[in-house]
Amino acid sequence: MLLHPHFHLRKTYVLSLVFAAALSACGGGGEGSSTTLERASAVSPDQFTDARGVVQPALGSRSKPILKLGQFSYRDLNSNGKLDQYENWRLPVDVRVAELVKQMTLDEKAGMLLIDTLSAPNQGSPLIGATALRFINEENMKRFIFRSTVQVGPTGVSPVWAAQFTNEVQALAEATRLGIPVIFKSNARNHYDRNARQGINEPSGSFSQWPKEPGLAAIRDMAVIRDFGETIGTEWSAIGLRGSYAYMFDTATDPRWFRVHETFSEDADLNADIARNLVLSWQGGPVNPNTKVAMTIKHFPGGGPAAGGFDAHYTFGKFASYSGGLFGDHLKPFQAAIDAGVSAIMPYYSVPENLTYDGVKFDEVGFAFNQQAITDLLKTKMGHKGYVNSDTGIIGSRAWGLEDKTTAQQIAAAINAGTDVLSGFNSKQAIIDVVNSGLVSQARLDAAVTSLLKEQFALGLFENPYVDDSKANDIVGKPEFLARALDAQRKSLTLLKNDATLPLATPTPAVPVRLYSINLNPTILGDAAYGGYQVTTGDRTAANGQMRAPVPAGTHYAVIRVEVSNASGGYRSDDPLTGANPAYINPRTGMTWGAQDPGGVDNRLNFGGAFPWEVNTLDFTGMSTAQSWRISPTLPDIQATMAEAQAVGAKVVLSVYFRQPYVLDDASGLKSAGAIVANYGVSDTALMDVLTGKHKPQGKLPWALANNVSAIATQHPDAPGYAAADTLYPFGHGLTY
Ligand SMILES: [Ca+2]
Repeated sequence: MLLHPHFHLRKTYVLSLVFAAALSACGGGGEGSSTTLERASAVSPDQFTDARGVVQPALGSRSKPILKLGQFSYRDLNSNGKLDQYENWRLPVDVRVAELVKQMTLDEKAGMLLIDTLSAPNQGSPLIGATALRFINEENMKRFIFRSTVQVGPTGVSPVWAAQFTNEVQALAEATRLGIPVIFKSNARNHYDRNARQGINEPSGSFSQWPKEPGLAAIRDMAVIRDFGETIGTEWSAIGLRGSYAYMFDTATDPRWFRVHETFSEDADLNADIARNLVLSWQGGPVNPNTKVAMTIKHFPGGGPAAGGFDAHYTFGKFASYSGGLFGDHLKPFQAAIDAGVSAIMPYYSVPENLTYDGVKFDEVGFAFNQQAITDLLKTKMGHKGYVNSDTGIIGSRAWGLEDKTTAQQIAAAINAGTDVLSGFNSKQAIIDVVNSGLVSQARLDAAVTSLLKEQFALGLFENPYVDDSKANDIVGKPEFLARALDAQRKSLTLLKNDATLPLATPTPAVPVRLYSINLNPTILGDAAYGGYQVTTGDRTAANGQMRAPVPAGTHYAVIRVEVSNASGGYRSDDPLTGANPAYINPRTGMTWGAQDPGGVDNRLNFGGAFPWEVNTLDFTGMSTAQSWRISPTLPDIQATMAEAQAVGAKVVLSVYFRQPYVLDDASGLKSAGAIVANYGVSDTALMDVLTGKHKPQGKLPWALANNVSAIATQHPDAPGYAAADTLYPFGHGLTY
């Protein structure tokens, strides 16, 4: 950012009083005679306050002139040489928005209702490509989803490069007729996750790496949630990310739903507490110029009760079932976020199945199209004053309940139901068409545009949409941020069982302690900071024909990290082996799982999850022989290691990554380990810090663990927990030492 040599703010307080009087006399519009016009590419370095306490905000302008009126400066965003009301930061946001909407053409308004992916190119490529030019200059778009992994280094997308990219896109937007700034949003990107995937979350790259969402809930400490919000907000805003598609406040009442790993807990009240504290920290309460990230939380009214455990990204998972009568509980986190001033809310794809709530029967259409859910409940009864941002792809591919309607009818249904911006959609003409044809009224369009623009104004983006890119590499992943995140990882670890096994004995030169490990970095285990354990690794790559080293005599502990993933990328709706296989029938339809997906929306199961006929398979014994579940190390390797350890008198420590609330079934033998530590995405360092007792375990389970899979399949999808007889460990269980 260059300071223009003749851009100075004169600190003459008398003039401001004259100017204030002139403002009120002419309704806020500036007059050419009292205006000095200077072209500047500057951020005001010296903010100051006038006699009445009015503070000059820093301005950032690259192409639009700066207007100086008395002692204050403004951006002449429409380049007419005058101070328009929408340019006047001294006026209330509502006044500014109303005037801007009056100046906008239908073309410009239509672009406001679109949001789509616009990620940074790799270093070395031009920052602005054809897509950015089209989105900004032709489609008039103002909202983008930034999906780049951001990593310090000479290739790929570094923090500095990401900041330069968002700045360049802002500069393109500034140069448009009205100079309306853009907002970049992102999915969650601050978690230890070895299986991040586009459309769900981003790898953390150089960003601080916290436990995944259930781990944050396991800590049960709202000070940590606020610390998390403030820390990641500082990182995000350093690269120009001022909006989120996060976090998920779906209450995780069905363990079969593979998106449980993105949610906090099965307890609506705990989730409400986290929602409130995240809005107060990450967003800083109602959006204001100090807000780091304006949040779009998801997915209203709670997609956790996924009928059958299937995800609504998929054709076979369209329905949400609140059969336990607990729909109202699922609203609690959203109400807490609304009360704290959350900026935006995203409805889920799901269709409510036979839902009547508060005397209202809900239409069986996806929530983004659902008048009862969005306008009547969310905006009217619950009082959401922000906007509603659809999930990606509701027009066309995932218009559940409206599959047989035209694109125009789907768009109109969403907008008329109260959805204000369409994600994954980038055609302004489609919006123009529904207005011109009368499917959507001008008044409804203006209301949507008004609610969207408020966010940009409240964030201060009309004054300065730019960030100081030179600082981005130092802010993202700052050592103190990494330390906070590591501490949260430690605090999240939940000790489920400890049969006189943990903490690990500390080695001394006289008394060595020998570890046998699988899926842990032996260098970290053997680090001198832990006293110098002697480590034998049992890691192997079975595909390369490698055999596992046996547990040696003299071993004191076998420490095994257990991770579960899905291998379901081979799924195709029309594939005779998978989606079209007559051996696998969807009980809801009586047809194959892919029969209702002629377009192949479900192909590759891109967003995660098992093959649909294996969605109930959450027990380790079942998963170990399933087609689409993978346990690492394999269950036979775990079982053999445990038997060898027992034979040499070694104690067994399992740390299981509960990406979903899996079932430690009797037949698996896993429960006979001396200690079991649940994790929700942690580094080996965090795990060793707790196993060695440097930090005591303190996490509490964010959901109950069932002791059998049939209890899960028969429980109402909207109800947390199980009967005592079906419960291995209840919600809140967690030991210490
Ligand atoms: Ca102007």
